[in-house]
Amino acid sequence: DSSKKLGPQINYTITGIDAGAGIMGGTQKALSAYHLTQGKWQLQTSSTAAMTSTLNKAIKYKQPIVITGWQPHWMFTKYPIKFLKDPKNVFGKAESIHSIARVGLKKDNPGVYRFLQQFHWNATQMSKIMLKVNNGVKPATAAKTYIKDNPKQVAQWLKGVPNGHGKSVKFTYVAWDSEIASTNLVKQLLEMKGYKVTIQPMEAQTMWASVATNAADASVSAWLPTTSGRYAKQYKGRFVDVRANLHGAKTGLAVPKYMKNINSISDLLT
Ligand code: PBE
Repeated sequence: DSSKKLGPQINYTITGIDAGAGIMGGTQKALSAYHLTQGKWQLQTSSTAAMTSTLNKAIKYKQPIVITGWQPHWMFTKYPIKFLKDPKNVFGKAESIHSIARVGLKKDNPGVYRFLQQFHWNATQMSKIMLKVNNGVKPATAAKTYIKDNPKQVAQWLKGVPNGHGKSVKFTYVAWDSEIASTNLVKQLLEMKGYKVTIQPMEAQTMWASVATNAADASVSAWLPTTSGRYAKQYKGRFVDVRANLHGAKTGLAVPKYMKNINSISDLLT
């Protein structure tokens, strides 16, 4: 019922994900920037899986819900949801996913470094792997299918990359759906070139720390400048920001499209 106030209907609760996620910090900032804490609003910590399952239920019964949302993610393909406008720009304007490397990788492993300089794609392309994985296909299999289907792009990514002859390279990532897709693709690509690739999922903080301390060689899962901005600051000078591998990423708050009166974060107060 759109004539009723939203807050009381959902207990003034925004359904969030894991505490370590940048989007959770952003949401806390939004709560104060839009004076929502005074209006009793709170952010519930859970996990991506718990959040999407709560979203799934709400949509099934056409109930109101406010979630922490981001793109690229299959939630925007699978569910009719929309981002809330963020006139105060708390979640930042343009967000990209960057490839970062340990200082020294360029010297020690120029082939992998060259690949990282060449690897970039877009959200539509990433979604091809992400959606398959969401439907139960193994990440490695989905990545192999992508490689088979996109020979031209693969040739560009691998152009001039020398054979690794069994040389080891270790990637670290956070097990977000987007990064499961990109990291598994990168593994398959470099293995085609004869590298021995390890990929290791970690918490965001640990992922950054491992690149900064040379425990890992690289990661293609750095959301910048806002989402993981605090880690980039913390480890400044101790990692190399190789390039953005995907532009047009976005984080924010999202609601189902049937919540017609709620279009901006500031609408949560009304
Ligand atoms: N995410 C997905 C991450 C970045 C990628 C939005 C959950 C975060 O908030 O840190």
